[in-house]
Amino acid sequence: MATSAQTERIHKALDTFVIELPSWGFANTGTRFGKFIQASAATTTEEKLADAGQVHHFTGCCPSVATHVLWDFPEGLKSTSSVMASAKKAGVRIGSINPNVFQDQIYKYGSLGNPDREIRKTALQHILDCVEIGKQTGSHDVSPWFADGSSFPGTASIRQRKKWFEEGLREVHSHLLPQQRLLVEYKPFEPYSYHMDLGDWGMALILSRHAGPQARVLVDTGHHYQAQNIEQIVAWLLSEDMLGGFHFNDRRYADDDLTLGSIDPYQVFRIFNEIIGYERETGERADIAYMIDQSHNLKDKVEEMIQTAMVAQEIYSKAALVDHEKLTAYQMKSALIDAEECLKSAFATDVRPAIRDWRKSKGLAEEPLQAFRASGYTQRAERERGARNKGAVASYA
Ligand code: PSV
Ligand code: MN
Repeated sequence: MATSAQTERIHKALDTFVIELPSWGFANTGTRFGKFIQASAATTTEEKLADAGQVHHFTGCCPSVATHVLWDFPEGLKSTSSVMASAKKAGVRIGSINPNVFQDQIYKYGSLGNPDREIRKTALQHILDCVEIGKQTGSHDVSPWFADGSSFPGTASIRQRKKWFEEGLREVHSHLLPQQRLLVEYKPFEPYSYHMDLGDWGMALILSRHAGPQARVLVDTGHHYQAQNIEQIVAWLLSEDMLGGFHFNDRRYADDDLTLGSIDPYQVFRIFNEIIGYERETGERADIAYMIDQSHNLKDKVEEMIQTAMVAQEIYSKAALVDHEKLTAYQMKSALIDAEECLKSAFATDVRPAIRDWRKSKGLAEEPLQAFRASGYTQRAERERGARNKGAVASYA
């Protein structure tokens, strides 16, 4: 149980903690082997935003929704006002704008890294359209992920492709408004098996620096090799002022997109601890976009997002309890056990009663999941969307 001083600390932390929902987490998706369709899943952008609105309504910490332009803005720029109207109706706003330069057939050999100049141009134009959409929606971040790479040694010029990426991202950056950022995401493998053009945080960092001063690195927690020390990457990016945001999820084997903290909650805690420690040291809040990047075909989608938001609040609250002054003193003395215990005792604190209190003080349901279930939203959605979902084919697996 948290003491009253700890409870106060938790409440303060929760007052500013928000996490963005992914629109793609509400539609029927699956794996490359197949899909298990949920009758209540969203079938339109409006429904995705409505579902996201439910998550925010019950948790109070998910006010924005990341959108994927190809899937959510069927007519590109022309769809902006209707998407914004749907968001408003749902009680959320449009968050990061995600271009899609991986789904179309033309991208078989890459997008900005494609040897074909025309394809590079098409990819660039799509990302520029996304920058424009971001301007219209008032979004802070344009967040491209590049599936570019190759599967067999010798089949692609790694250095040449890097140059094309430098050129392309510089061009994108030159179109940003001062308040916009470009978040560059990396991934070590999948869909390609030999090399990915943006394979790790170092490559994303270098390309962000080439792009310009408003570019930052986006860390998707699922995009790392098994034993990688993600909090160290976070610490280094923080110290270089190059950490732009997160795509949170958990993984056991590869990019599994499992619920945050379902496999290794201590890792999420260690990541938050690096950020909170940095913020305490600098006395400034870091401009970091916390986003969820999960897509579930086993759990109920809205419930799963509520569960994720609750987990994020819980782990963030634990990290807010770390006594950094004490920790630093132990580190300076190399008091290993004391330092480690300092971290672990914050992680072991049961913060749930304090979070329930916080929810009560904000007029929110103390138990968001139960309150959502009791609302009957899923059953209504099943009735309204069931027929449309029967045999539905999702746009992305
Ligand atoms: C790719 O695996 C990724 O993490 C990128 O962020 C995409 O935008 C997202 O998943 C959804 O496909
Ligand atoms: Mn991602």
